[in-house]
Amino acid sequence: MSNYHIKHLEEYYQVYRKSVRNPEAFWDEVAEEHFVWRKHWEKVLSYDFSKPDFKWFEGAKLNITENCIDRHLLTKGNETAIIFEPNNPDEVALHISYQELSNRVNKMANVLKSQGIRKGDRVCIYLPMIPELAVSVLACARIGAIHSVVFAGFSATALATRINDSDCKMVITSDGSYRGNKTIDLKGIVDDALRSCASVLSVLVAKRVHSKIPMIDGRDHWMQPLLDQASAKCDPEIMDAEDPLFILYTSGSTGKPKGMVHTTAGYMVYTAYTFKNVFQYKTGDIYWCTADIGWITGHSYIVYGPLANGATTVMFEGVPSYPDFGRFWQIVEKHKINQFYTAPTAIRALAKENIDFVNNYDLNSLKVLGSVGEPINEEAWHWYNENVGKRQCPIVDTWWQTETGGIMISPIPGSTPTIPTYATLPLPGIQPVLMGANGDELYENQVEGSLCIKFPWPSIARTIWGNHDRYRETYFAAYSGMYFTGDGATRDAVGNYRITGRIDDVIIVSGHNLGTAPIEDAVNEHPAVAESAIVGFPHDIKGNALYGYITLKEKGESLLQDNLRKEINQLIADRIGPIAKLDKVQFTNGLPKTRSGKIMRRILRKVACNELDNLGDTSTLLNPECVKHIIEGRL
Ligand code: 7RM
Repeated sequence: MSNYHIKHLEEYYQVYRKSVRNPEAFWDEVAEEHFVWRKHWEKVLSYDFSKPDFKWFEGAKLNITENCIDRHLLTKGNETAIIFEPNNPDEVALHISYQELSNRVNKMANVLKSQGIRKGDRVCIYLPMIPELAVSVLACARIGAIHSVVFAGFSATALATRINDSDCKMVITSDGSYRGNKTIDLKGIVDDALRSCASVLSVLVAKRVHSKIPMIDGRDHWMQPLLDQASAKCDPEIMDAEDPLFILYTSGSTGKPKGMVHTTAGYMVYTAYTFKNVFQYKTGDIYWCTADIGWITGHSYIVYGPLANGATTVMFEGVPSYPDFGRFWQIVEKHKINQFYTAPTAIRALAKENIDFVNNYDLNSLKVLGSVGEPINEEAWHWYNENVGKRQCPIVDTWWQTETGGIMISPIPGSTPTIPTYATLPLPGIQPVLMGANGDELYENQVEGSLCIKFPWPSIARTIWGNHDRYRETYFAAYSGMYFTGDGATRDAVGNYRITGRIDDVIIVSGHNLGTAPIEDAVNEHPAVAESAIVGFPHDIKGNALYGYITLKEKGESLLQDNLRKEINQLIADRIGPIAKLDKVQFTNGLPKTRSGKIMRRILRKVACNELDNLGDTSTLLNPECVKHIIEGRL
């Protein structure tokens, strides 16, 4: 039996039990067998939840790029590491071999050095989904610089906040980016941001759109000429297991974004392990995650996890709707994708469109479908299963967070069962618990509570950059001796977890705790409904009542809206119970989304509660214009 690759149910339970009985021995074995180390660790784990402090593989020395690149060169130097699929389908895709990736990363690493970047320095990467993005990330890791990737859809203000929080010395960007039929002036945004960033000494600029842009003498450098001069050999910086690998900002419900810090060895071991098992990746498979590398999903499951396994990973520059809504499926056919990983928001958007966009393409290569980012509602799950997977592909509903570094709860295809709307069972090494209202652990099954993890795992974020107190207060103060996720969940009779949404989205109606996910699930079952978001608002008798924001698949059904309201409430009464019926239903043409596709219920809650002067930060929204519309139409 191998711990590393689980192939059937019995093996899952065996490995899981072993991982819980003796976590150190379990991770010791995984780390020993599947990675290259410059020096072995002295201790697998030491931890203290109260500080909090976590150390994995202490004493070990390594470089993550040796594991993601160098060690594959002998056996698969000519095999494809990264397939770059451009925004425009008429532009040729690039197949970057492991050897080519090695050359590019080493050259870039030498360029960083020549610009004065040293181990421990922070480098902000603000790039579109082009090969230079993955290469820059890996080049930082090669020389021990800490990368801070900022999603290239963020504004100048958001970028500046993130650059300043960690005092980045350099920004890597491009002359522009393509997204659908739009061209975005990225360098202009960087120039704006840098007006208020004193720490940045240099800017590297990749050419993508070949626009004429101003370059500031002494600060800005075109990337290509520097790469052309650089040597393709750069010895990896030998890092301690616990040296920071990267910072990634995630927005909290209040205050400035939190710079989550991930370290080297534990992150590498855990992302590689989970990639292998959750996607059941086999040699020769082509794997595609549609996320942007600006999010944790892209870090862990486009770059590090796949490359640590010597996989072929696809980077897609574009959007699902360009040139039409068949783009994802056209790419699946073109590259014969075997594992496909996307978000519920994308699935719902595509499910609204004509089914021919899916049926026009041959999706036979698909073996595993993944979902991440939000609870996947039942309708979307079935649509995905039937139309994309043709009922032949297990759906891995993967629950995890920026803070967890890797997938925590998910089916393992071929081993554990899938259940619509359930993330199902914890992966080996993960010990989830549900905590009740009085702060006690709920040991029984068929319960609902706040989701915590009661034992450390290798890729847990180690701190918030510059603010360890906030780290402790946010994640370790609510329940002593465990990590608090901020999510609510239920556990069924046999131990499967269903994530019901953020705890702050739980609404107490007449003393009943209602998670938003199951209600939205029922609403979305109505054939006319595209998407929905449920929030609470104060009510004299019930304490709180429910307010539903609903987008419809087709516009202009205003005459029918009263009927629709009744039908939707009937569905809720059937699926959940009359207690969960909506007091108010507002039909809207859009829901506010974060740039990573999560519905921002915080804003909707404020509108429902009529707290309009204090909507909080809406600057990072994907579609800020819909907020105005929602305010105007409020009930
Ligand atoms: C990977 C990622 C984390 C939050 C998390 C949840 C929600 C993510 C699922 C999910 C239900 C899922 N990182 N979430 N995956 N909820 N089912 N499969 O998204 O830091 O950006 O967000 O996302 O609320 O706490 S994240």
